[in-house]
Amino acid sequence: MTPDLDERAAAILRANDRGGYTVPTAGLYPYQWNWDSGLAALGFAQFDLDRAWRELETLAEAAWPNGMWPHIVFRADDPDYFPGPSVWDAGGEAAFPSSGVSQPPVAISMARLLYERDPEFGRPRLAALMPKLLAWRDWFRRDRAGHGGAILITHPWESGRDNAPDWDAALANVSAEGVGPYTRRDTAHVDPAMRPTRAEYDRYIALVSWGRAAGWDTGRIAREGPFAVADPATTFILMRADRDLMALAEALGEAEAARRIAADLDRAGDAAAALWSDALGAYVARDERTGRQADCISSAAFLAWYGGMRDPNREGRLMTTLRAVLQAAPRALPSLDPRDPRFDARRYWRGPVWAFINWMVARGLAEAGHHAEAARLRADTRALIEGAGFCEYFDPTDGSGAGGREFSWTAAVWLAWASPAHEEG
Ligand code: 9WN
Repeated sequence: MTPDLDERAAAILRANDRGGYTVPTAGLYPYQWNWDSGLAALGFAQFDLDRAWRELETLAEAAWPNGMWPHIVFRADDPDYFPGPSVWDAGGEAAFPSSGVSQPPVAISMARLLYERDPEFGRPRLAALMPKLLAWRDWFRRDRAGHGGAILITHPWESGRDNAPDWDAALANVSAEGVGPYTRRDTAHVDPAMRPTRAEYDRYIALVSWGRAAGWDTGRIAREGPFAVADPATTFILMRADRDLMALAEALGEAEAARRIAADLDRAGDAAAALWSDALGAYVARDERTGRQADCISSAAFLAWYGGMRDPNREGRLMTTLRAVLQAAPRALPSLDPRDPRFDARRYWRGPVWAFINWMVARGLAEAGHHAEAARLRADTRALIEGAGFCEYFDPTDGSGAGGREFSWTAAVWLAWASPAHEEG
């Protein structure tokens, strides 16, 4: 059965390939998305390293002159998705129209994985990408730096965890007045009960309008826009990206870049402190405008190990919290603590399990020596995919699949980690 799943996973990546870039899934998401592409590169690397590099290269082609890699690249207009290029009206000075926000920089860390699979093959590809990789991380540290150096998102879509309760309070402060009529396309593809609500979408669109009116000046949007929240996931993923990029800069002999990154990493503890909630025993989002912390335990908190956090007190408590969440979840890792009254087993980032988050969390756990918890995440991910297929996400209560099908990142994570073919690694 399993070799068959390996083949199916590779076939999904091939089928979602639009010629050098991969869509997350046909229909629901017909463009190139940023962190999805990073993960697609990881998947391709298992059987076609050249194609894996190509994925990062096509993503980088859309980078903005200010360094930002946008969260969606619009190479062609597709009526299947809303909001499309005309609504965003962004990326004018870049090679392609795009959205006007970014996404967590998973792709930077994937460059290191690709390089280390075959340094000789990867060296020229990496050298060519390096200026844009560095410019992107510099952009985060410049235009998205919040209190203590924690990394801000200026739109829920910038986090990639769109309707997480992490931003409920901050989003409630965004006015949806003046949002004209529009037609959602997502709910034509999947059950509305699995998607963000209308009230949330109105605010998502209001934030796009604000950014468009600000000419997509990304620094100004973070300073003055109606929504700016420090996100633990983006903060930890950038810390990881920085460590990986520092190693790559050293490999290429770029000593100045390595030093610049090291100086930022030295301050990582301040960012973590800004996000730590002693009451919850977890890292939580923090509203930059009000200074208030979110009141929920999301899977994002457990990316601390992936980000390299190793504070014995905090990470000790975080482990206690993780164990409680694992105990409460028939299938791990739920995107929200199942004991939270807002837990919703099938509604997007308010409960479901996401295979690629499991992979990142488990990587960090294993690196920190927490092998039992890492093994639990892997076994659960494997069972979910074996049981329901390569779905976008999964219901932690009954293991059923949800959202889009034949999904690129689920296929990639299967090939790179969840498949028994990798038992040794
Ligand atoms: C908005 C593509 C993307 C993922 C995000 C996920 C979802 C988009 C949407 O799909 O977001 O960016 O329209 O719902 O939340 O993480 O990158 O798979």
